[in-house]
Amino acid sequence: MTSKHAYSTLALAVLAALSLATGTAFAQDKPAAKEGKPAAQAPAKKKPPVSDAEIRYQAGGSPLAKEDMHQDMNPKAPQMSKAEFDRARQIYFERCAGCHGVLRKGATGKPLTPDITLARGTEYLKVFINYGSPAGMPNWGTAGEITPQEVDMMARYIQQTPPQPPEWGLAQMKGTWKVVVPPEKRPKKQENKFNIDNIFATTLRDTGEVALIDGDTKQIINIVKTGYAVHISRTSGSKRYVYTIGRDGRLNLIDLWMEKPDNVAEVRIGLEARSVETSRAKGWEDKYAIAGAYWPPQYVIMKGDTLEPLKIVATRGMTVGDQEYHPEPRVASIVGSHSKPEFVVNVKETGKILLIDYRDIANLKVTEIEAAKFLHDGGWDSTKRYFLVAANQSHKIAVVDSKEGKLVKLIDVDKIPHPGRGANFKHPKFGPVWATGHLGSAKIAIIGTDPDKNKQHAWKVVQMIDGQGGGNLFIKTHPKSKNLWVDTPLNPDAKISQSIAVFDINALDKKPEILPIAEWAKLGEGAKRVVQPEYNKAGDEVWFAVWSAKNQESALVVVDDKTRKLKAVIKDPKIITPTGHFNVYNTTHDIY
Ligand code: DHE
Repeated sequence: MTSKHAYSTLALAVLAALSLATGTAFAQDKPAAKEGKPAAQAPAKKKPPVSDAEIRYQAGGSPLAKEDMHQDMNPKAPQMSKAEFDRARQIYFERCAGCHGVLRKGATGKPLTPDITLARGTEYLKVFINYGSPAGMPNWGTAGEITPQEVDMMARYIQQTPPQPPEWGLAQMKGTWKVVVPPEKRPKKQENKFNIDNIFATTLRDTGEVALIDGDTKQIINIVKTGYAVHISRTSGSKRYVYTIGRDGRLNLIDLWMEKPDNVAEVRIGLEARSVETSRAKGWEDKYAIAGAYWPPQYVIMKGDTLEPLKIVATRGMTVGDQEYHPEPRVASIVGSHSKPEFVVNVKETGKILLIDYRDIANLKVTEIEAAKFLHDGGWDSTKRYFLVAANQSHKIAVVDSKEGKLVKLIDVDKIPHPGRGANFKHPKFGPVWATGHLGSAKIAIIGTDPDKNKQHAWKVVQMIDGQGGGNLFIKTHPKSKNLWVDTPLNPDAKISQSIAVFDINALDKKPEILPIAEWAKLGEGAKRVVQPEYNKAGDEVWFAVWSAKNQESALVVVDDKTRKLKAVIKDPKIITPTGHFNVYNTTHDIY
């Protein structure tokens, strides 16, 4: 047998052995091809059908075999099923996007783009998501907000390429716009007996509701369905309406004149949002509402009594300083001037403050003021002429003169200022001042705000005092009070996050008194973070939210401002994850 012949016999024998082992029919049962001619095709033998069980046994299919897997364009991204990816994207949007940005470019929180997160890896990221950090990252896992499985899923999600969310124009907005009760069908005068000035609108964050609470009787008037994780509520110039903005960009209009105050209109102005305001200038009350979106980056001017979207303006553009194009400059705080028909719109990533003249919205006049990056929250000084806002990642406070339409100053303060709306009071030594706390430190910066009679102190830090610790979010006082209240809900030490520091305005260098607010609420298990001091109209009560997870008990605690003693605890199974609360009178008149 020639060697060639021997090879072909051997090859056939190997093929035959292989086919027996794998049940695969090879060409061996076809007669060898005659020199130069294709072998005659013998009919292939019918393969015995392989049963399902056989495939499962043999193939050992992956449990994900049925799962629709997420295909990331980056092969290094950790595996996720489509279902996991979709669930993680929702959690990211609801809980993380606000700090880290819809496209994960970062702002108040660090950037989470794949170049950073892939290098860190899943285990490292899980620790952060689970335990949080003193710089303000909440301890999502240990606080019971998300499960260990979700911690793992989120750690893998932020290593994927960020999905590009859709735009949201007039057509999309109109598709969500509903006038539940047309203006002509609403009460012509107040139809209930509530003291509207002293109603509190309290965010029930994770149920997508707002509780309207009677400040006099501490009774719940109504629990109104709103957007998800309502961020803030603002009142109309006439105090008749409450506007709530959900993190999901849904805006609700609540009519306080109805026998039982409730929703009368709603619209979704974007996919993610944090701010809403209304026209406050004399003669313009209730005429316009404005809301700012995180995504798409835009603000929207609407009809004040129906929320009909009228004007959408994108905020994409160049940043201050380095003048780089930014694709996602989110709209942070918005306040309405009390003296001019103007909105003050703060754009986070570009660091620009826009003064929007709403007298003619078809020919909108906008003054663009260069401030500093990552504008966040802020409020008026006691004269309501000057607006002070945190450029938090620049560790500065920007001061705008709304009368001149100009930046007055950028004031250096401590790490990551976070004023809420700040606190105005008369300092025994420096005259009128405005104060802010900081997310990144225990400091409270006190800034002179009177360029006329206290010129030497104006627009500079006149005093820096120490609160309990980092993780401060809100600070508040009232013209009739001698107290300055400072919360620290994001401090990782439960003793600090569950209590409140209260200073004597006339002796600020004295240590603050610490009140055990969460303990006073007598709740069960939970984070019990004490959030946002808010006064009643009379200025003799201070309300606090004691915020625990959705499946734990929370409460509102009311403290007597004079005695600093417990006055009332408002508990109800429907009060779930209370966060911000807004007194109608103080919110309308910007009293803080
Ligand atoms: Fe807020 C105000 C953004 C997290 C409760 N928050 C604001 C404002 C902005 C903002 C831009 C000013 C609105 C205005 O005045 O028009 N907040 C953000 C975020 O981006 C951030 C850091 C992360 C996020 O995902 O939203 C964030 N905020 C929180 C919380 O975790 C808080 C404590 C609870 C919650 O609701 O989720 C919270 N933010 C508040 C409150 C105000 C607020 C109560 C209004 C304070 C006031 O007195 O006006």
